[in-house]
Amino acid sequence: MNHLAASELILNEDGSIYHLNLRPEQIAETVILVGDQNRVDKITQYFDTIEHKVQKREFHTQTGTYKGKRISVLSTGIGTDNIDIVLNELDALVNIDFETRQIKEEKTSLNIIRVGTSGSIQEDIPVDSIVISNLGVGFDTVMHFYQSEEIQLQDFNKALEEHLQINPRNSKPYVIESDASLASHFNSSEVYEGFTGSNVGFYAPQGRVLRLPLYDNSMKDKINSFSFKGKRITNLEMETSAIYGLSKLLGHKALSVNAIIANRATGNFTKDGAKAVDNTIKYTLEKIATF
Ligand code: R1P
Repeated sequence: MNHLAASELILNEDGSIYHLNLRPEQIAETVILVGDQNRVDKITQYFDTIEHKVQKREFHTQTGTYKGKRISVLSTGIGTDNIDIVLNELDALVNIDFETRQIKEEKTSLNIIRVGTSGSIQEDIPVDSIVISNLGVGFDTVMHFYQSEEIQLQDFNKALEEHLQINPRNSKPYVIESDASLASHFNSSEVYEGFTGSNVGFYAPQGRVLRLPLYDNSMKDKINSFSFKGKRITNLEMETSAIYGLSKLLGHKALSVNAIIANRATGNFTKDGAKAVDNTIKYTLEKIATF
């Protein structure tokens, strides 16, 4: 079996994985991912116990228990490029033997739940609501570097390509589903069912104009008006696509739960972002406790 070289599977001197700074025993099988490193404490304040805390760069992790269930909370920072690091290193922690540097025969499947913030692009999905992403669409390139055609919903890809008429120099949007069992457990009358777009930036990539003109002024409207098989794109953020794609390829279950803090259709921004995030955290923790 392949032995992974020191340059490919990079371990720190204490045996932890390079960026996350975690050793295999320090990570739970249920992992909450957040963008903001300060959101980690906002979640673990509700924990019964905390057994481990570590931070390197933007990757802040705490592992503990909530209602007896072992959970790790980890911040990814912003963007799908960071998700490439986080998902590969999380998977290595459970599915690669760090002593022998070989892939384990028996695989472990993690439950990976993002608790994020996001902007709604539909008028009827208001600020301070919660969106559970049954589908994700990536406007980023991460999954195009992996053999991932089989996990992409090709009919959705094609419909999007035709509708958006995206600049051919940009990467092609790719659509991937969340884990069906997590999605059905998390959906309820309290939340909105979502189809979440992940963009490579916050300003032009999401159609925001401050001083610089956009390459395509109509892109935001085209994303907003896309509809296929009864599904419309509900909200935009910057991580879900790669979380869904890498989780599916690596055999993990993933779901994205977003607090809607802006509505791009009405121009509204939440008056209490901390409360919107806290509601989303409480909702997610209760769902995890009963999964
Ligand atoms: C942009 O402000 C950041 O906020 C959103 C976006 O996805 C991006 O990461 O999510 P988080 O609040 O989880 O970071």
